[in-house]
Amino acid sequence: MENQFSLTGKVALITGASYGIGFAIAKALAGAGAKIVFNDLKQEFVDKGLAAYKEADIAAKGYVCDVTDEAAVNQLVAQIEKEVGVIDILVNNAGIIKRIPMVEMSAAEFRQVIDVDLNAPFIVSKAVIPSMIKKGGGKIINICSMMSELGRETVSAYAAAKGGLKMLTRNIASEYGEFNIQCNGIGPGYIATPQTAPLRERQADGSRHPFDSFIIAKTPAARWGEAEDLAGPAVFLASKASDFVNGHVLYVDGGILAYIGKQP
Ligand code: NAP
Ligand code: GCO
Repeated sequence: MENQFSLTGKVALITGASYGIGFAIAKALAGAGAKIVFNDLKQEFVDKGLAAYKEADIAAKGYVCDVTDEAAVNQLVAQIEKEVGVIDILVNNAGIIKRIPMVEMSAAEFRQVIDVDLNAPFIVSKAVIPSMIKKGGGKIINICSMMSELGRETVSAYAAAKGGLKMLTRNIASEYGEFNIQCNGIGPGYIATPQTAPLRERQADGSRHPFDSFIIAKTPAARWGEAEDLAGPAVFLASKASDFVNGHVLYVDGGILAYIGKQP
């Protein structure tokens, strides 16, 4: 059974993985034996990530690449295939959020979120699938969200993107399943990372941010998730253990989607 979860000899590309959820998933995949490759927007963050991987005793390779730039992504994939090997596992993790009331959001801001959170997973998946087919199969894991299922104020672009990413996941599964490519999603709940730091900031009087208290009441586990909570689910979806799981979004949310919320 241990062999079912082994990633020894596999090459894993995790996008936007200098820190946060991407970094935690990369560490987990490395722990199961995968060779780690990651990218970030700036050399400064790639270097920061390389230092963090080194500290975790992971010999990762990092590249500067904007995942929304198709030419840059195609060049990145070609460079990885030349320097490391064909990508066996792709984790489309890079993402942004803009919390702006919809009627105050510009079309440019809306498009920017869609570009990173939905168009980029399309671009990167399209770049890696041909070599996966030639190699006999592969794994694609799209990092979805509670907002793949639910809406909330100020996150219209993000919810539209993550809802679309759920359907892109199902479509890649449908179109490439016959080539032994499994494409699944991970839907994290509310995870304590830089992206959600504004929602957890302590108030001037030292009390919890109202949204922080709200999430605690909405989560049966009564806590925010840690990026490490995603480690096991990621290894599962990257390994042989999930070879007959396709088009599924695995919600790792402490039970939020199952729960009406604690009475105030
Ligand atoms: P984060 O801390 O904001 O990290 C996002 C990463 O993506 C950063 O390394 C960022 O690079 C990179 N990135 C952004 N735009 C990029 C681009 N155009 N090209 C390359 N890299 C880019 O976010 P996180 O909380 O770890 O979230 C990671 C993923 O999980 C996102 O897709 C997010 O939507 C999703 N998610 C997060 C939560 C949560 O509660 N935190 C829950 C559900 C889903 P820079 O540092 O250079 O900007
Ligand atoms: C927000 C949060 C969420 C989380 C995550 C939940 O503003 O509501 O940022 O969107 O990031 O996506 O799954």
